[in-house]
Amino acid sequence: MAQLCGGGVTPAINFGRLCLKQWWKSGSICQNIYIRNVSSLVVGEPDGPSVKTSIPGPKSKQLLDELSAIQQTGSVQLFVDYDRSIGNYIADVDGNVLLDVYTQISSLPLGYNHPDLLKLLDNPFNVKAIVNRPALGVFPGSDWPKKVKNILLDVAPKGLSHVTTMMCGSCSNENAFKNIFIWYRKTQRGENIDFTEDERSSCMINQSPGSPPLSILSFKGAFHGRTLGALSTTHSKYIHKIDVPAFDWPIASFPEYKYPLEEHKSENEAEDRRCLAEVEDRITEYNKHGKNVAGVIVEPIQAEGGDNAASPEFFQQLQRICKKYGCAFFVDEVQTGGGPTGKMWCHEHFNLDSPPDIVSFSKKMQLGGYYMKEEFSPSQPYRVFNTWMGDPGKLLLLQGVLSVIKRDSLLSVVQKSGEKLLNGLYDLQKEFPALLFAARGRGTFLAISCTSTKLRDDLVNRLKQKGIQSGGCGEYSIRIRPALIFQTQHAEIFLDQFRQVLRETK
Ligand code: PSZ
Repeated sequence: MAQLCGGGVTPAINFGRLCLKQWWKSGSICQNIYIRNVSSLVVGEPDGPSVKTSIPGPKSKQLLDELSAIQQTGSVQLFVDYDRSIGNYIADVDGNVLLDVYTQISSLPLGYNHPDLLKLLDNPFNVKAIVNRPALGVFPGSDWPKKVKNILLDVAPKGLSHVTTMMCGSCSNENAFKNIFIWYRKTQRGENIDFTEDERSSCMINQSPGSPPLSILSFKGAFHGRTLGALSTTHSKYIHKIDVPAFDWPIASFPEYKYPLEEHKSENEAEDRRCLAEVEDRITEYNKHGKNVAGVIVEPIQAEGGDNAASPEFFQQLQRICKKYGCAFFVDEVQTGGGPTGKMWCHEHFNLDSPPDIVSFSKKMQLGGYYMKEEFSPSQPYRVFNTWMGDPGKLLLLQGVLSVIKRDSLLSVVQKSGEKLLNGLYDLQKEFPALLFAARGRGTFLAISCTSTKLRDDLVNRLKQKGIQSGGCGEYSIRIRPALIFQTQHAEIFLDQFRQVLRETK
């Protein structure tokens, strides 16, 4: 199987299913070494990035002018040539090709134009799934029950037997909150007791007891979406929230660890205790004021808020607190779910006593939604409902994604590339202590902090000019969110370019 790389020969090699058309030529690694582990998982990927113009280039700028006349475009970075983008590489309209470690805000599991996903549309049955978008809550297709079972439940977190499909991360969280409130009231009211007349009429004018003042506890620095309910649990940036009314719901501190973790064990354990005590205090306080805490929502790694991790013990204790106070334990895996941490679900790293009550997903899963325990499913229809309730076309894509994850052992790829990336980041922070610190994360879900926001923004921008599309998170961190097909050779390119940019930093 393994081949020697040498003599400038560039044959096409078949590694089982993988046809290596491109011969890896990076001087540093093409010296009589086995190249089996540097064959790309996606046929036709370039050897590396190539940058021809400054980014955004002239065509991107022209398109930006065009769009700015009709939309707010302050967040647009560049315009993409989706036809020419492939695997880990995003091509822009100016002919630049960038190694993408940001992947559409962490939502591309298999990179661009993965042949297995394109092939799905050769099947006319699948094309019809896209053309005929159903109102799934009313008119599901004949294949829907089996598809939900065989695709979505096949990868469900252990112990969660029910699933609701939705469109995006925000609407998944938003609707899961409703499931929690409905469940909480059912447990207060008693299983088979019907709504009172007072409840029925008061809810129509947003008053108690029909609209009860229940709450969801969330954490400082959290991001759970931008729709109105979800936004009340989002606390990452003021610009997301300002001018928009919010629920008065409890907020507790999320651990802020000192790095490197091995050197600050006892301080970080004390930090866990401080935050957990705050959670209990907030729950007690809100319960006392009649704003009972029905659920606690938490990200396994706070993503938008700055890639803040907490220990498995923190999550174990948090779940125990939820049990103690009768609150639902809701893990938001919208960004962490689908494999980037090296496991399908990040909370699998935590060795919890029992499954969470609810786990939401979107992004890499292509389809939004949430898994839950049966008791969270409302007894009456239409209580959690909307027109589309998800999209069979996206479930089809997920089916393709999951079969490639299995076939190509992508969770192992993530673990291997993640180890290489994180070790590389450790080296860089040692080499540039005045610029970088706190390399952290799981799998390829990684981040590193910069010594200022200005430096972070500058590094992300200059990385782009060197052919690396990365992104920021929190106040001063750079985040790395490659696709699951990101391999060790891609990690080397990223680390080489990052080192160059750091060397050129004054
Ligand atoms: O600025 C934004 O609106 C962004 S940038 C990244 C996200 C949102 N992430 C979305 C997200 C998430 O990371 C977690 C943990 N929970 C919920 C959401 C909301 O998902 P969407 O954006 O699909 O509504």
